[in-house]
Amino acid sequence: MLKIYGSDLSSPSNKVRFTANYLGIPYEYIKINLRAGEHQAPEFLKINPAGKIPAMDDGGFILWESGAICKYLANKQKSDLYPGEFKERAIVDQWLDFSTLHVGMAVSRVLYNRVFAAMRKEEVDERSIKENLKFLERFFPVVDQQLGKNAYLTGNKWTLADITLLAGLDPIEIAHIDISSYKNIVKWRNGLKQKDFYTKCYKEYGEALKQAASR
Ligand SMILES: N[C@@H](CCC(=O)N[C@@H](CS)C(=O)NCC(=O)O)C(=O)O
Repeated sequence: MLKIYGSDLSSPSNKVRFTANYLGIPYEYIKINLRAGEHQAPEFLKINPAGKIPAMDDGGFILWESGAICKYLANKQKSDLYPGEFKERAIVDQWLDFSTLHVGMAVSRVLYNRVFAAMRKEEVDERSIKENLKFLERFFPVVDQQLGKNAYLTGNKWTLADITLLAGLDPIEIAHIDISSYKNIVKWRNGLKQKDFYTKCYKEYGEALKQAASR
């Protein structure tokens, strides 16, 4: 059976689980405790020498980097989540990369400084918070406008681009990032969060954080 190595607090890991859930691929979810340093253990470094989650093992075929894993799973199932036609695929790649490299990255920097730095008693980088909130003020209107044209990022069917953005936005409440003025994003997000592929992981990212903090 497919093995997915991840953590409930890791958006890239959750993106992989959302994808496997949607595709109906059964998997064993192996939780890696980052606080305990399990990602640096010699057994895990054999799977991903970069010591990062997520990673997967599909009958001995090992892969890491969440984007590569999601594409592999969708390709394996020949799913429209990652379309085969090259121009359709290019548009999915465009929104997928924008969601990962710009929106998701900015959210994760704000999350890190507003939540995890304090938990780990590390220095909070106020400049990074300010800079990334400014980036988000530029990026959210682009996404909102796009979602005003179609139900999903690339048309009337959701794809890996939507799953990527959804996972990237998961921490916004606990990172105190307000998206209420972006009505199309809010509607799109609320709709996807009701779907089985999402609720099979959890109802809210915040719940997972509370559980982790109480351990
Ligand atoms: N680009 C990678 C990012 C993976 C990543 O940064 N994972 C974090 C958890 S969200 C991690 O493993 N952190 C542990 C570390 O960097 O030591 C992906 O999409 O898979």
